[in-house]
Amino acid sequence: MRNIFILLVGCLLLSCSNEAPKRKKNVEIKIEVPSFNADSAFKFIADQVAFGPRVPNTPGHIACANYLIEKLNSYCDTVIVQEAQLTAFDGNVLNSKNIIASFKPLRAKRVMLCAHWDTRPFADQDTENKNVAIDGANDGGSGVGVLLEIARQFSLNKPDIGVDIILFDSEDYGQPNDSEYPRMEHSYCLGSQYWATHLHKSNYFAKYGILLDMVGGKNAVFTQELASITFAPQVVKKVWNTAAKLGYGNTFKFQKTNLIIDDHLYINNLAPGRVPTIDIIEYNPATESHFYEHWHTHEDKLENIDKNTLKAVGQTVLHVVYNE
Ligand code: AHN
Ligand code: ZN
Repeated sequence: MRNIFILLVGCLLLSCSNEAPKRKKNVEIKIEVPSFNADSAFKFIADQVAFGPRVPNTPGHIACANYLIEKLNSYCDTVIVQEAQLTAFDGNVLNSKNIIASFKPLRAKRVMLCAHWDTRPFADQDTENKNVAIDGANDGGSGVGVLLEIARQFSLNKPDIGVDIILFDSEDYGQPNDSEYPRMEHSYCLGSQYWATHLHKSNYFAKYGILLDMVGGKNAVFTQELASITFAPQVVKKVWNTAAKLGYGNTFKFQKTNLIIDDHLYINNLAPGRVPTIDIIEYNPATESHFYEHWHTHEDKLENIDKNTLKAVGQTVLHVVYNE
């Protein structure tokens, strides 16, 4: 009897020690992440481009704002439009709209995703028609297109955390290098500068922010930009590691590159500590500016948007948010 008892206890112990690692494995919850639809994101870019250039104070700008507000209202819980009159380097007062769309607006744990939706009034990097506004399919259109598709995915399958999607206005009305006007400091990113100094909700905080800028170029490469590394090093690591895990290691390179003046810089500098924000922006070693090859030219058009790049960026951001 005693022997049988010992045998039984022995078996139990053995089976326990055998099963323990198995159970531990099962605890690792696999999170279902939706598949980012690059065709849908591309369509959202085509919709924007169809309004013509989205230059502040033009009919295309107003029509596109209405489109973005309506789309986001259909996908999100709340949409706030922050209006501001912002003075540009040339003295023009830009009637600007920052569009802020939220999922679970009362949830304390939240992340912010952002892009600029306006487009540049000139093609100062082109050799022809320098004073004609650009389509801005990539510079303006692509970040918004990816975020609209992300919003659509969230509407079908809500992530557990709160998310704010902010579309900044008047980012790209910056002073050209050869401008005759007196030099104006901080002439780019007027919408995000306004937001950072006039938060849409007092005491707004998010765990971190991800800015998307020029995320639709063919064979685009995204490097780790200095301001992103400085203000939000953990976020850079998280995003680049996620991309590598998903097989987008050729798109997201573990290479550090120079500081870029973009919306994230003003968010980090003017609203310190509220939303440590990184910039996912193409780095092109082959161009003098190191920006997208068609940056601020008339070649920044829909035909030059690559769905593979939209997919790499959109899928990576979806993974990051659903795993938060
Ligand atoms: C400058 O052009 C100085 N900074 C990049 C910000 C930008 C312009 N992003 C898109 N267009
Ligand atoms: Zn630009």
